[in-house]
Amino acid sequence: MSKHANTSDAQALNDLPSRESLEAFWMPYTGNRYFKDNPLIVTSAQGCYLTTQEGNTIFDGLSGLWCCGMGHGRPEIVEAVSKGIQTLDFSPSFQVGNDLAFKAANKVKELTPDGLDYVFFTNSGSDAADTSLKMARAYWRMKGQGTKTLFIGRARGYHGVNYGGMSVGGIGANRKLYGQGIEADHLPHTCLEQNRFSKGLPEHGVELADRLEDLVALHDASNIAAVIVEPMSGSGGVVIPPKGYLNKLRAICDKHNILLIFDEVITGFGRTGHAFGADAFGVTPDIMTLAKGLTNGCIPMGAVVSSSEIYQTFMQNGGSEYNTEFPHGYTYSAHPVACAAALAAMEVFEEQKMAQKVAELSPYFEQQIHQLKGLKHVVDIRNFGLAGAIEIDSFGNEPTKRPFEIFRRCWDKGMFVRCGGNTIQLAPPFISTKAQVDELFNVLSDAIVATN
Ligand code: PXG
Repeated sequence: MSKHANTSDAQALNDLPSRESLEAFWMPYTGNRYFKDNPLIVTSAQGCYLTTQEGNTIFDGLSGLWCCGMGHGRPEIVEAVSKGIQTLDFSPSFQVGNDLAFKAANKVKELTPDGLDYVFFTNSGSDAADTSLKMARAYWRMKGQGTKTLFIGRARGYHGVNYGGMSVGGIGANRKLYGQGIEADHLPHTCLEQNRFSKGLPEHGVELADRLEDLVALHDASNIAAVIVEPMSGSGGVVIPPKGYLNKLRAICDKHNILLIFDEVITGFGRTGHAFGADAFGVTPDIMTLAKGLTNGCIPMGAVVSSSEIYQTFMQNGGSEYNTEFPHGYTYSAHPVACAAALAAMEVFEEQKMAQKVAELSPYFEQQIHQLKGLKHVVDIRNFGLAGAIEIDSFGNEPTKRPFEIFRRCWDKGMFVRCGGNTIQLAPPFISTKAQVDELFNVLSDAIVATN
């Protein structure tokens, strides 16, 4: 049953914002002109649902922006944040530490795979990506190999919006307006024609990891600092690694003494049915970046988790003991309220066995998403854990037009799905029921069919 209640209550309508009042906010990753003529405004959220200004309830089929997997308004996190802000609203983050920062770092260390032991806090996933790149370059310089500066990313990869992350990213639209980035080359993506409509890990494409050998031959390992990939990409259209692909990347990096960075901003904290993508795919990177699920989305926060080898290299080469070994950090690194949120979120994640919930629901999600095969416009379906994408045939030379229309149609029927490039992306909350998964696909398939 749809939770969508069209309550056109007179009071709510009176409160609707005027066109003029929407003007000042320059919205991120949004078509501002269309939005301001056709606004979608959320005023509260609880569990799996968002509530709009008009009083309609919308199922959150993307867990916010992949960040609120455990559901909105978790009381344990709300309480920790309320208490945290009353106790310590801010404390200097340089040369002074707050107690929650150490606790949060220990918890991240405990949850992440063995070998990833040192935690640097950032404000977001974008900051985490750029921090990881600076860490990698500085590491090689401290090892006396300062020529190792080039990064290898991947086509369709997304590592946030800062200059480093943009440069290693592989989504053309996010790069073309911004001029020179930092030195980076790219591996091909792994979305192959033969893998269309694969369930879970695709069979074909492991050999695409060998393209890293070609890039090493081209640039020489003495110039390459790190390879950065999302174990499974989200915003690039849910691109799932072919069987054996990440193991092969790991082996090639080891062979040539190149660091491997996993951007786990989306795959971290349960989305794959395992705690991290590294666990799901059985490959441990040298550096892992995190954000989103770290606080279940309620307070902005990211983290970079490094191997002991990297941290110890900085310590050994840091000069006098009082020197800053890594001249990098944000005013809000390890913000005490963010740490309170992260600690509470990680406790809920563990105690409520969130990764297991995902593992239990994902076979049903897989079965239902693949029921959309055969609908008009649907040219591919990809899924892993509680993440999925439906690739939509281009409308002439406008590949993003139909996904945008489908997103809007779904919203009108009480369902939030994400349109990204030529795909519809789904990442329902871990606490969703089978009935909610059914409703998601019922609304989505009607919206696809209704689109020209
Ligand atoms: N890395 C990855 C893998 C991401 O998915 C970032 C870095 C950047 O994080 P911040 O916190 O700086 O936004 C992300 C962010 C989408 C969507 O619809 C995904 C993201 C952001 C906005 C939209 O898929 N991911």
